[in-house]
Amino acid sequence: MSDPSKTNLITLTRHVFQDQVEHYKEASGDLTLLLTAIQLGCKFVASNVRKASLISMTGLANSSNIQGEEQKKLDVIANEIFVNALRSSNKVAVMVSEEDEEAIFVETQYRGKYCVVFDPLDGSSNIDCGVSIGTIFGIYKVRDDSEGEIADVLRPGSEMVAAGYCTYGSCSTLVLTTGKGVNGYTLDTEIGEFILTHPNIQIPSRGKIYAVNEGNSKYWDAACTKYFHSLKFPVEPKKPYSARYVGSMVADVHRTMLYGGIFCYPADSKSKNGKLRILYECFPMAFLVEQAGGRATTGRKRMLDVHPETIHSRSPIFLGSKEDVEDIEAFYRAEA
Ligand code: AHM
Ligand code: MG
Repeated sequence: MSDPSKTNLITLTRHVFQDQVEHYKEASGDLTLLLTAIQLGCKFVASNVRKASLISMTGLANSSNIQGEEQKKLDVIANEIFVNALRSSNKVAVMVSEEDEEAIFVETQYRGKYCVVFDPLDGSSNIDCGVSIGTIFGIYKVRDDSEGEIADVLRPGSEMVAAGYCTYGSCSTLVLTTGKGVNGYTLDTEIGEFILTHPNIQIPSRGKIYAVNEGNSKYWDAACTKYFHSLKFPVEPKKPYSARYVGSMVADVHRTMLYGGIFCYPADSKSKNGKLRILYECFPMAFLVEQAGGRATTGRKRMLDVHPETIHSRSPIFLGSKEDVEDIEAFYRAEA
């Protein structure tokens, strides 16, 4: 709850609008309005997540997504919430959702100049036990002279104009960049607004925590095997790193943003391109991490320079504190 003695709250909408006016003199306010639709989606999903077990929405729906994974009812609902909020914002031309095989092209009469790529409810294996899950989104502007086509989203992440995620855990925090740093806003459920709580997030240049699915060790390449070994058995006087792995990218990345360290989902002999999707998982997180002073790589290339071949393409990813990510890059260079 917001402090009742504070009557001049900085809401997300107010903050973004001020920022747009300051930095982009020609700003039309359209991005602010689009972000209002995204906030509505996040609030609506947060409310559904909180009520999920009460109103029996957990459990399997009778459908699976294109990756062949079982889809939970909450995934379906979260997807519908975002598609509806974005379509009716009149600011979107193209949508790409993890839950939809094809991109969605908004009807001409509702079409705007932005493209939104999103994972409406990431970390779905954690839903039934109440562990943090989240929404991830990235925003492109349609290219000049385009009415909105697939080429508007099959672009490097460096061309995104905004990206963010929202956590659904003990509280809901929306972390956002519009290319001028990173800010976090926590949902005050009583007044229904995201309030600025984490201004100008900066990732520590080195951390003490690594996050990876250690159960995949058997399948790792030599660079990963040697890197993670170096974290656990460092040369004195260095101390071993702590391991933390929620298995929800939003929760693991949020901790990395605030405490530092490294989050990894490598490629391995079982998953040749890694697991995480470039457009709506890797790019938004890489954009946020770089804007917070950190670094994000595939191991061999800057994450944001990757050119996705398809809307659901995957990539290995390592992101977090600058020096920690530089270490894994050095291990990959040594194995080249
Ligand atoms: P999802 O989109 O099906 O929820 O999968 C993505 C999730 C990420 O949140 C998380 O980082 C990763 O999958 C965990 O995968 P694993 O269980 O293989 O460690
Ligand atoms: Mg996902």
